[in-house]
Amino acid sequence: MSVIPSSRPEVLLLSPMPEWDLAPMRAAYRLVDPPADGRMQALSGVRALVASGGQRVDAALIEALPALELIAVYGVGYDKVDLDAARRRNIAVSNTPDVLTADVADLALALTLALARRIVAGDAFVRSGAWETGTPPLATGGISGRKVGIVGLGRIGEAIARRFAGFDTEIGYWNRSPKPAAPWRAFPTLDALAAWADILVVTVAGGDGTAGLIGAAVLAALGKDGLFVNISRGSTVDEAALIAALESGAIGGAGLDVFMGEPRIDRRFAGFDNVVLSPHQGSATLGSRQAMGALVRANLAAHFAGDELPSAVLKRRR
Ligand code: 8YV
Repeated sequence: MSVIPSSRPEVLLLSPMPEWDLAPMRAAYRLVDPPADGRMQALSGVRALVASGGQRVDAALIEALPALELIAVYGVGYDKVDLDAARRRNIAVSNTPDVLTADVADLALALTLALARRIVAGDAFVRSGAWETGTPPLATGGISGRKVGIVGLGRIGEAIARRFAGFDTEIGYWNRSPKPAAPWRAFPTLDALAAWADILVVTVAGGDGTAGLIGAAVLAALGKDGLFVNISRGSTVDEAALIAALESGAIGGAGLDVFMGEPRIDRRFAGFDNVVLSPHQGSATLGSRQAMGALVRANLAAHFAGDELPSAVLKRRR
């Protein structure tokens, strides 16, 4: 039986990672899993942890790990990491920006096209044999020539806007901070953007600052033919308002990759044929996940070597 030298830093894996990452990590670190009984006190030697984007790393967990030095997020969103608690403990935080942007943006377009052209409903129509005796319903419209509103013009929002530009669309956006260099139309309020847009795509970062950002008023402004797409976080949408808008026909449909309480979603979403559902697949391609894992490992290696982190969200005070 191989004896793991005690010099290897202990790294807690809060999220499963692919074998192509685990193999090199086992060689460099003493990997530990969360204790089945949830008692983190058993992990007093853990110096770093890996958590997926959107995974909660709260103050209680941070305080239960007295040796913790680095929180490496396997994803771009660190909205569930308590940065204040990490700062108080002088714990670094890293994430994996940029390497997943293209795939997340592609999925936003895929969800929008699938929704606008009723791809999923059409597939079911053919599979069921209904086509033999019936005509599939017309889609309200495609996306070419439509007005697309982007909620949040960060790296992913900009990548989505560039993709929509290829469909001869008009592009508008709302962003908390001005983006003077952006070549698209800025709207002063979310309601104004929603009232203008035919398609509204939410890309803002999750967290307390955007919780419930999309509520009944924004959805009503989008209107009965409006299409709603969310690839941000489930928390950015008032789901009760979204379900009510779908039930009443206040919006034309929704394409959703993220949900409150995922993977346990509100089952009412499954009852709408004008909703396309996706299991948080934005970064779920081989290329993005390999690049994300490599960046997580690069941050771990840099930390333990005493070097600058390649993608720091929060640096340690020297
Ligand atoms: C997850 C994400 O991290 O990047 C993010 O913030 O939400 C996703 O990429 C990914 O699903 C890994 O769990």
